Amino acid sequence: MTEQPGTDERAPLVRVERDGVVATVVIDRPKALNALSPDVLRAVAEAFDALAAEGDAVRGVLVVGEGGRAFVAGADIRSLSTLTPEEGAEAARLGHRVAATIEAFPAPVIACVDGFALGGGLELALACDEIYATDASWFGQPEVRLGLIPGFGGTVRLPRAVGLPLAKELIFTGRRIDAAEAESAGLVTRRFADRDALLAGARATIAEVAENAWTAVALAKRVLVQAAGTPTAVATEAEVTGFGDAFRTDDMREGVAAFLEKREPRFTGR
Ligand code: DAK
Repeated sequence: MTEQPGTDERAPLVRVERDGVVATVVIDRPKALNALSPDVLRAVAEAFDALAAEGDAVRGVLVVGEGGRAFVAGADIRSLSTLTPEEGAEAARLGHRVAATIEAFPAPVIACVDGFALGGGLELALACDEIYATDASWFGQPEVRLGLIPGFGGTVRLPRAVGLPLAKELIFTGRRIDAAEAESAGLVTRRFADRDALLAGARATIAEVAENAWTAVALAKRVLVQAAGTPTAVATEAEVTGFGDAFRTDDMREGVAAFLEKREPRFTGR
């Protein structure tokens, strides 16, 4: 989890903090406003892979940026500047692998944005299940100002989040919107006065989710991710498969039995 010599500081770029069932993935490169170099992207993927290996011990993940100024200010422009077309495509593949890892993670992932979430930073946030933000946050896809286009899922996930017309406007202009506008556009689920309130709110959501059957939450996430943007017939078939899979779990038997027996369920995550 270190940068290559000569490209940046050699400190760890991503760290994981644990608080009971809540894990926090901290992107820790504040001098570059947490910009996503290939090493940062790889470190994010490794962090999620390690957390996924813990199964139901992790019931939710918060993704935050260190330093109080930015969640992530985009792909690392310095790293991008030297890429060949082939290396650019390879970098895009790495970005998509990170997004796919987050989407496959079997528990909710909340992007906790406090400051700039631009370009690849907004795309990273969009790969999470929800975006919570402080009032001091800004969102945008400024790639066209650099002669680029979003390369990490922005053309796919931003329209799903805010609708095609606003996504086009944001991508074509590169302009930023503040947290209030992002909330009214449906991009931000919840808005907070400051970072402490943001993190407390996100942890409270994970605690609420953790009261439910881990298996069912994981299945619901899988179906929601599969269904997003696919034709209705394909999406409903994904739901049919997921609904059927719920019947393979002890949690489903327990949840239904508890309801019928008028008691609280005791979920085991199996
Ligand atoms: N990359 C590298 N360094 C960055 C950076 C970035 N994206 N953003 C900021 N920094 C660095 C600055 O260079 C500066 O470093 P020093 O000069 O101190 O060494 C330091 O962070 C502080 O930044 P500023 O001095 O500029 O701070 P300000 O408060 O004045 O401005 C800002 C903050 C966020 C408005 C400004 O830094 C800014 O406009 N940053 C660039 C934002 C941007 O254009 N982001 C989009 C990048 S393009 C792909 C995946 C994704 C993408 C493409 C491909 N693949 C997987 C292939 C997406 C592309 C992008 O994200």
